[in-house]
Amino acid sequence: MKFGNLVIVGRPNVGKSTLLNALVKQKVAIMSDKPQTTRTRVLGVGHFPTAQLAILDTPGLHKPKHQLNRKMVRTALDSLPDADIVYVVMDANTPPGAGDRFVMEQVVTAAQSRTYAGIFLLLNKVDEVGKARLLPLIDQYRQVYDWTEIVPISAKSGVNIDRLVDLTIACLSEEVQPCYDEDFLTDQSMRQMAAEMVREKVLHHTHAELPYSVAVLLEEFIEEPSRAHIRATIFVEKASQKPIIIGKKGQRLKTIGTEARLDMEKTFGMKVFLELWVKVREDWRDNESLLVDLGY
Ligand SMILES: Nc1nc2c(ncn2[C@@H]2O[C@H](COP(=O)(O)OP(=O)(O)O)[C@@H](O)[C@H]2O)c(=O)[nH]1
Ligand SMILES: [Mg+2]
Repeated sequence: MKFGNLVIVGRPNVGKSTLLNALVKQKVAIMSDKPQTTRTRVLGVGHFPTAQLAILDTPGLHKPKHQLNRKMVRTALDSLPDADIVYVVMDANTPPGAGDRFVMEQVVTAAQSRTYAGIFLLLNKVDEVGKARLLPLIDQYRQVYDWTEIVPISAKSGVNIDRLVDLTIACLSEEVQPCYDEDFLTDQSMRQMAAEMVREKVLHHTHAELPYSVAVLLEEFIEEPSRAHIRATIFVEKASQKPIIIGKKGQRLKTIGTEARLDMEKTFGMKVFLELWVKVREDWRDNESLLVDLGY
C-alpha cells in the first residue's frame, strides 16, 4: 500500500472542489459557479486498491482585499510545503492569464525549497473544449515549467480521472502504512459540513456580489438517536441583502432550507430538522472574532 499527501491549487472557479469530490467519490467539498466558494481547506481521503491519497482542497489563489480573503490565500499557500504531490488546476477554456501565472509562480517558488514527488498541471473542463484548441494550450503550459505530467481532465464528467490517479500513485515510491481508516472520508465535522451545505444552497440561489457577503454560523447541532436538530444563521453584510435571501413570502429561504436538509440527510444518514435564520452583520468579513467563530 502506498500513501501520499496531495494539495490542489488554482485560481478561483477552475474546479478544484469538483476534482476533490471526484477523487474521493463523495461530496465532501461544496461547489459553485461563484468564485471563492471554498474558504477553508478541506481534506478528503481517496481510497484506492493500491494506495491511499490524502487530498487537500484549498481556497482559490487571488489578490486579496479583505481580511477573510487574506486568510484564504494564506491557507492555500501554507498547504504547499507539506504536500508530496501538487495538482495545479487550470481552466482549459482560457489561455493562461495573470491569475494563472500567479498560481504557477507560487508553485514554482515552493518547488525551489523542497522536492515534490510530482507536480501535475491539470487542464480541467476539457468536456467544453475541442482537441484542436487543447493541443496548443498544452504546448503553452509545457513551456512554463517542467511539469511531471500535463493531464487534460474533466472533474465534472470524470474524464481522465482514473488515469490521473494511476499517474499519481506511480509517483509515490515508498510502500508505507496508510494514515487513515478505510472508511475515513474527511476531517470536517458534521457541524462544518452542515454549515457549508447551507452556504452552497445560498450560493446556488443568489447572484452577483451576494455570495461574498454570506457566511453561515452553525448555532446548534443536537444529535438524537435517529435525527438531528440543526439551527443555523445566515449572515449578510447589508440590510438590503436580507430580503434577497428570504425571497417573496419566504420562498427562497424555504428552498435553500429544503435542499440543504436533503443534502444533510443523505450525508449524515439520519433525519434532519433544520431551522434557518438570516441576520445582518455589516463587518463580518473584517471581524476577527466572528471569523474565528465561523471557522475561518
Ligand atoms: N464543464 C465543466 N464544469 C466544471 C468542471 N469542473 C468544475 N466545473 C464547474 O466549475 C464551477 C466551479 O467549480 P468548483 O469546483 O466550485 O471550483 P473551485 O472554485 O476551483 O473549487 C462549478 O460550476 C462546477 O460545476 C468540469 O470538468 N467541466
Ligand atoms: Mg472550491
